[in-house]
Amino acid sequence: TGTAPRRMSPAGAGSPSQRDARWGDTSSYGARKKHRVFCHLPNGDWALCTVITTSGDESVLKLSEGKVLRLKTESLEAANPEILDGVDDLMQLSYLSEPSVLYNLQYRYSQDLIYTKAGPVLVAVNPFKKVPLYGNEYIAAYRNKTKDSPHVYAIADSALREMKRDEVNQSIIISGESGAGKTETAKIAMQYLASLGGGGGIEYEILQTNPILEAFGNAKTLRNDNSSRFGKLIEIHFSTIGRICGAMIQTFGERSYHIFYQLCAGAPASLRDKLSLKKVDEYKYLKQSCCYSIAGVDDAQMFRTVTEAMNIVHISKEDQDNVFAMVSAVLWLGDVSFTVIDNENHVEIVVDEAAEIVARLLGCSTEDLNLALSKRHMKVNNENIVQKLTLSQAIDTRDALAKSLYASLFEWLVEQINKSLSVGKRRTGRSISILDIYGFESFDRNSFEQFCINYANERLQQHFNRHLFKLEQEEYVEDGIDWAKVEFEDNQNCLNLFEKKPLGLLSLLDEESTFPNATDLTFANKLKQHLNNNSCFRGERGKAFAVRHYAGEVAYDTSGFLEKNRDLLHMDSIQLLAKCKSALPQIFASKMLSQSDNPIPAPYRSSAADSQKLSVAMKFKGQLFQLMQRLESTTPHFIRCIKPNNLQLPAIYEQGLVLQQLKCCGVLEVVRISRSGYPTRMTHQKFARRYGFLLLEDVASQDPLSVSVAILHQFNILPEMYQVGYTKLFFRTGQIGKLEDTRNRTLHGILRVQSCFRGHQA
Ligand code: AOV
Ligand code: MG
Repeated sequence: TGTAPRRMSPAGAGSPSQRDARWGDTSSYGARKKHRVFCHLPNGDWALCTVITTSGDESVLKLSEGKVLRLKTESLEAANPEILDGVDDLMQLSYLSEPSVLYNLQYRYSQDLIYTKAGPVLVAVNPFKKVPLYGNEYIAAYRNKTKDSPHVYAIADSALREMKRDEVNQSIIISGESGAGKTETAKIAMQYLASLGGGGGIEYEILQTNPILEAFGNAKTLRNDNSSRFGKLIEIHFSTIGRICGAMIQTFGERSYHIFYQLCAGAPASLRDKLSLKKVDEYKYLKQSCCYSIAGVDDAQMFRTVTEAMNIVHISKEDQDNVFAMVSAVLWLGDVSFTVIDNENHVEIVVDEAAEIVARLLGCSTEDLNLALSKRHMKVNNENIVQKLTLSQAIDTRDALAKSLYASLFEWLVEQINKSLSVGKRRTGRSISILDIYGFESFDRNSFEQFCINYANERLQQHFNRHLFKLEQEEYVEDGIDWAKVEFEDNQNCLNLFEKKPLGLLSLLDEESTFPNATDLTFANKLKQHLNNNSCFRGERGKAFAVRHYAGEVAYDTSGFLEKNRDLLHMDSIQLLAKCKSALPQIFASKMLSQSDNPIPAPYRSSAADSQKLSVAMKFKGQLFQLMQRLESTTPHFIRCIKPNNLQLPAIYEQGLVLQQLKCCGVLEVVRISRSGYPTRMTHQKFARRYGFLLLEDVASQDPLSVSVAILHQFNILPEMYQVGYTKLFFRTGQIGKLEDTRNRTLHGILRVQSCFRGHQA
């Protein structure tokens, strides 16, 4: 198609003038006397300073607090003129270098201006405190367009307008690392959309899904007290008159649980008795973390908020009780213990309080429970055999049952919410989807989870690049600019590394997962054997391999890959649930059984002999493809959330941390893409007004276009540095800075002459 990105040549290649255009020519231009430049401090941060003198290849610099430094001139980066401090769109910066971008965001952040545009992308820096930017007055101001500073409201508003104007579905794609503010941002966007209807009815119901999903799907982690353990897409549907008429939520991935703590802290006495609840610190599953409360959070109060929200989305009292019975069963399952019955370490469950309560809550006998947790039925050569489980196998089986019970419960809850919000016949086909998904992750040690997450981000990144490319192209074509001179990077290579069949990371992982004797090491070796000549892949020593992602290289440790990719839940556990008399376990079991012969296309189906279950990676890929398909048909709006510090504290801006996220979120990539094009644009009128007086000849009578061209000639702006469009001038990076400088010097000169003149007169 016409929008397919082309590969760009390596940065810095090409003619010297092109290099200047990309990076700004610091040595000959930036380091002049009195100029503002950025220098590297010993701690690695960039600091803004002023050049005092330059001699040889060294410069003497003054920092803002008065300190004087001597540094190599070539290590300096040009800074933007003061008039550009704190601009609300990074694209307005004449120099788009890393320090310029970092400085601009920091400048704004220190004034609680947490939102900044990077071209079409909204960057949101987490304030970790209440900022006075939200509420009805702000919503009204963005709706009436009396405010147009960057904001989530502005993004939600454009989505709404474009949906109506173009009759095309929209999406708001929010990404960023854990704790960066994605979920809060998603809620702020929902708040804006919901305010349309005046706050009653279905809008209110949609907002009330948040406390429920967060109770069952969020947990406290090291990085975020309220970390979402799942990705979600909420599709909000609109009627023909533009009112919300329903919504649908789709979730992805693993999940975990505030609700355990809330239930134990907030359940009324009758429910406590019915579910045999203990205190949180008495459950083995909850004891592992040793963390029973979160600063500033009242679990008991949250429990009431959640049950109230469940009422609002029409989950009946009876269903609510069933839900909490399952939560209690999961907690008690962790306390089910085993005794060894022979010298081969085979086990049976201990029939104690825990086993009895689990059996009662699920609606089965303790004997059924024992059977499912201590034995495994298998078919070998068409013969049914029963294998006794060892202690560690039994513990794994128990934990897998608890996990899948909880996962099924979460899925079921989302289904109920979707039924309640169902669009039904009111559907017009127009919608705005909000995606709150985990961002790119790169740790010291990266495992299967990061592998899946980063693969998903690689797909989203492609979506992002293609969209940006299209937008840029449209603007150039509209203004009659020679489009061929703009180049873009594509990440198709990396996606191929993951998806190619049969020799891609995912296929090889699935193949290896089905071999009984395979280990993480044989898997790693297989990757190295088949993928070593892919430029995005690098084999590392032992069980490790590295992938060159768009956001940087990540080394993965294959330990546990095979285990995590095979779905652990065994047929015996599913059959146990099918036998249970309580309402929910039966529903879960039939769902699990129907999923084993999933209607997902054959190529995604694993050929595992034991069960027809899809591997985790293939399920993930299937969900991702569905997601991408839905997003493809929408006009996307991107929000990139940035976490300025790891302490979850306000007013701390760590440059290194922010920089790394700007890279991972693709913000620097946007900046780079535009750097390879013509990022600075100015209408002929504005350009002629601003710089016309610098011309030697009198041009007052000429049209703006001729004036513009005359200015470009007089100041020897090289032809490859700009393009003249029908309505606008398009400049490569750094060019406006030079003109701005000349303008300032001339203005200063005029002022000096004027003041001299006045001095003489006095
Ligand atoms: P996440 O969704 O990106 O992490 P959250 O949206 O949960 O991150 O934000 C983390 C915390 O940052 C919140 O609990 C708030 O305290 C604070 N915060 C974020 N945005 C704002 C804002 N606009 N105003 C005030 N405080 C804010 V994770 O779900 O862990 O990836 O898996
Ligand atoms: Mg979240």
